[in-house]
Amino acid sequence: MPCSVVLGAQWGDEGKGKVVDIYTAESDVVVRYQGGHNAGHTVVIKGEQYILHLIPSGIMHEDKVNIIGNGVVVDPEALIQEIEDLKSKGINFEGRFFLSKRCHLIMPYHKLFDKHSEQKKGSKKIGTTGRGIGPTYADKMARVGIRVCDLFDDEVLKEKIFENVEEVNSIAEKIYGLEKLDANKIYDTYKKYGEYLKPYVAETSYLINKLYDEGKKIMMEGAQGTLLDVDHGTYPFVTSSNATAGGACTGTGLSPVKISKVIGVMKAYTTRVGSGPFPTELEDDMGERLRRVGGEYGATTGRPRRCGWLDLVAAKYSVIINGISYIALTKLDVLSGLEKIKVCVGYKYEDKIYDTFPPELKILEGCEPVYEELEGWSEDITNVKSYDDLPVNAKKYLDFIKDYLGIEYSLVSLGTDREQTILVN
Ligand code: 2SA
Ligand code: MG
Repeated sequence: MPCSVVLGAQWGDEGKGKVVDIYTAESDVVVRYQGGHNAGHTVVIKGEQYILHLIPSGIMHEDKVNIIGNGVVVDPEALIQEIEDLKSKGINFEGRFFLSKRCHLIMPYHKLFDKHSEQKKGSKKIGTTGRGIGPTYADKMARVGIRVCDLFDDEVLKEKIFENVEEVNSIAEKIYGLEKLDANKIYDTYKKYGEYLKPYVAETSYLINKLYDEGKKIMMEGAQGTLLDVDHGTYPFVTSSNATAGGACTGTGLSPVKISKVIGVMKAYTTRVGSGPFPTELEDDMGERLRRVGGEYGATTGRPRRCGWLDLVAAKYSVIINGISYIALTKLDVLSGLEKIKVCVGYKYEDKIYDTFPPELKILEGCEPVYEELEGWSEDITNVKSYDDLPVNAKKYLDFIKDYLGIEYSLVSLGTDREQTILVN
């Protein structure tokens, strides 16, 4: 298995951190390809919990190489903080952590714009993480972004920062009522960041292809999820990057013909943080129960996640556009103790029933989910070690999902610990 992609099949927080951590054992290289420190990947190792935001989860395993690919937007302050935190826990970075020279940098004005544009939108806000992600990708596309490689050319860095800050200052006061930014100060700070990060900086597009050619096993670690993808998600309630499988190519420089497997991580129910349509959302006691039992709070911002039943219309869409080979189903244990479990198999809007995921927000927001109701199970399944030992109704639930999606499971997760996993394929 030379190169696999592990990505979120829903709205993020599917439990990718744990799944990536399991597959890291059989990989040599772990790569992040999109997003930034808006991600929060929770990994529990020997009972201790780590939350990684920017650094690939492979860093927790001594012998793995870790790469931040060109598609990631990097806040150097946050990255340095994360490196320092992990170093203080005894994790070694030398020779095994690489940052692409082509990554775009999150600048102080991006963070300000993110927060202020959200405030301005009021009830129409996206519910971003406030990390400056959207404005940074916007500058990248507008061709005025500043990249990691610019940190090492004083002239270029100065020119770009001064040009951008001048532009920002000319509008910031008018639009957002903000104080003027000091370009000199930003330049000095970013130059220092560059000095700190220099040992890790590399031409990762060449590096990743070289590692591939040497036969190393590569795993691409997606952040957020398919339905938050800027092209395929619930636009405009999305993040600003390609969280889908295609992003793994554009965000690293590895050709699509080299990707051999896509694992879609899917929660046994659905959650979403931030605003936007969510057809199966439960705003009742059941939603509250899922949040409480599932511990559904944002790993980056601590925000309570919206919770609802599993949406197979959305999941099938995700399987199709990512070419998902296997599902890694997580948090099945959270459903234990429920008498009945519902799964959505269609959306009813006006007189029509949709079995495909519509681009129109109006339909997603106004539709009634069409549910199938399945019998629950009461047993504690957190220590079950094989599929055969699961309660019969848990197996029926798994089979229903598998049959609907038409693909097999790679694993089923029954708790946060690595041990609490049934490996299927
Ligand atoms: P942004 O900040 O511009 O990327 O926000 C745009 C939308 O994308 C959503 N988003 C996320 N959804 C789930 N999990 C994310 N990461 C953190 C985590 C979230 C947290 O892993 O728990 O801690 O709050 C993530 N990052 C972005 C966001 O909610 C907006 O809907
Ligand atoms: Mg998360």
